Amino acid sequence: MADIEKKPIKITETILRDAHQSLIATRMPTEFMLPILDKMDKVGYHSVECWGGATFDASLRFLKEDPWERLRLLRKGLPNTKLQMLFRGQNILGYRPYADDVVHYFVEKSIANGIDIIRIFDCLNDLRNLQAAVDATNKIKKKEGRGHAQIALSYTLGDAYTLDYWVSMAKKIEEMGADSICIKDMAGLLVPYKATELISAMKSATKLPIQLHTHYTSGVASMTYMKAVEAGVDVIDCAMSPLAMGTSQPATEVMVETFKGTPYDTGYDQSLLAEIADYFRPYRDECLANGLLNPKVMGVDIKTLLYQVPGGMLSNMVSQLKEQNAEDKYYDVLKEIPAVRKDLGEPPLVTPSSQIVGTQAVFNVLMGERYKMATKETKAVLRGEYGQTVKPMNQEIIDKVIPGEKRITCRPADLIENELDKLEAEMKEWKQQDEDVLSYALFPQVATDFFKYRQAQQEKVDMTKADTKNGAYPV
Ligand SMILES: [Mn+2]
Repeated sequence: MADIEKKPIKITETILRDAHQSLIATRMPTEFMLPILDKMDKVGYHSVECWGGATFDASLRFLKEDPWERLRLLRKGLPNTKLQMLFRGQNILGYRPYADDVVHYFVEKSIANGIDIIRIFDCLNDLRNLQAAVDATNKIKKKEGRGHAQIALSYTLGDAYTLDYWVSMAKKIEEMGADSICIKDMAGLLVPYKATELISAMKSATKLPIQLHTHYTSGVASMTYMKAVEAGVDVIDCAMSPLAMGTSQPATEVMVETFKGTPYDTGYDQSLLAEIADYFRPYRDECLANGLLNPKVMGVDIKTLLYQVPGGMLSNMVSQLKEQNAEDKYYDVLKEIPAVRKDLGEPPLVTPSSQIVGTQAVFNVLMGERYKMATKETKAVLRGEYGQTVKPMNQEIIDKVIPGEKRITCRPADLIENELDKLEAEMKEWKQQDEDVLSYALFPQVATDFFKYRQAQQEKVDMTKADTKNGAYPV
């Protein structure tokens, strides 16, 4: 390898976002993150991924934390490291398409509170759904010199997803004004030699840096990274070993060691990484002991190559079925997922399409008849409200679920009127900071419950008398 130019590979650390989202349903509290930030800040990571839809949702819903406050604390604790977030295009961090004014305001506030790199993706890879977020990021970058718009392509398999498809998408992304491209392989579907082909083809089609994000679910991820690095990928996403592998990412320390002494040497300090791992390891044990970390998501699940189910979706589905006492239907639902996906135009499976397809698959199995009940979201996908799919949708299912209804073909957000003022009016009694309207926009009920909780805390309500289950706090 002596003839290869030095090209240190860069790493995005995911332990504060995707790793705990994929393994422990996003339950890591801010309080636990803070003491280790100082060490993490010294590693020299390309970035630390720390914010996204599930972290935002789980903070408000389960941890009773303000996600904006978490972001500010992480910014303070990681002054020398770029902070990265995941952004669901026009769906922001939520589950429905929003008006452009909300998208712009969310981007502005994310950067103002500490985000550097915004990884923007669309669950259908409909690039029209990414333009508003990219424009918003570029606008702030121009004004303040901070902000990096990365467009992520949701990687998936299927007839439509040829090498030509990915190459043409890379070219379009460059034209859209993005700063970098991510290949976002939610389910660990990209196998090593396909990574060589994919990265080589994309590198020759674009000058933008390319980052690869994958999951260990199918067991090939670190080999895939190795081939991708050799093919010229610029950044890889890894998680510190205590929350690595399984449905999470390859382990940071392993990848660092793999490339040591090669032209791709990261230069990271292994003893520093070991200290960071020491901090997280007892937490892993604790999560195993209390059942938050289910051994089911930690092994190699080769069936993921068939069902294409991303890690976060798997751990959510396990707990969903558990709640319904229907854990025995796990494999039936896994089988129904690709069938629903085909009906809906073969989209990638990533939030929210993964939830939409997953929930519909659960209904189809538990109801005993396919589409006997269709969710609001399934109907919206069939109407075209989420955008265009690469393949046509199943006409029979369209006729069964939304008979005679009008379908749309334009950029969905063109039909959504600006809604910030309306949202502000709805939540004004709870507003304590500008960002609150955005929390409310994404999760109206959950955010309102949180606002009530926050107020009760501030007024020092006796929490032993509060009915936390029903969200009632005596004031
Ligand atoms: Mn992921």
